[in-house]
Amino acid sequence: IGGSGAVESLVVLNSEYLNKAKISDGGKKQRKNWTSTWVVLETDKLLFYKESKQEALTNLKSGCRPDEVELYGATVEWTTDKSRRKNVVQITTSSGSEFLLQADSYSTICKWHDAMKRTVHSLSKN
Ligand code: I3S
Repeated sequence: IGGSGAVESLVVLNSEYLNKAKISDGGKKQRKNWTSTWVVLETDKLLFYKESKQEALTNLKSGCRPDEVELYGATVEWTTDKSRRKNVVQITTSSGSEFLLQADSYSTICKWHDAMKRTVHSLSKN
């Protein structure tokens, strides 16, 4: 695949269960609630599904949509002060929402950190 933006946004770069917590919604602090989430990285966004089966259902049924996070203008940084957990990456969107993603495996979260960084960087050059 390749070519137009519409087609590119369908390319899945990564998909895996990660622990996710939303800590701010448009600048408004949220109560932290870690949940295991099926996270999909596409070329311009992150999709959060309750479980991997929901991703399959979404492709079949209209009306079954995941939570989406636009990565254009977002920042992706390691954080050690937003959680006592290890291996935590913070994503801050251009609209001021903040998410934490965490995995017990360092190599897993490194792969996500690097892929999201690359995504944000490549979007900034379009
Ligand atoms: O940043 P916080 O408030 O210390 O985050 C902890 C809370 O979300 C806590 O829930 P309660 O607010 O119900 O106590 C969670 O159980 C903890 O896991 C959170 O801290 P960590 O360090 O795990 O992100």
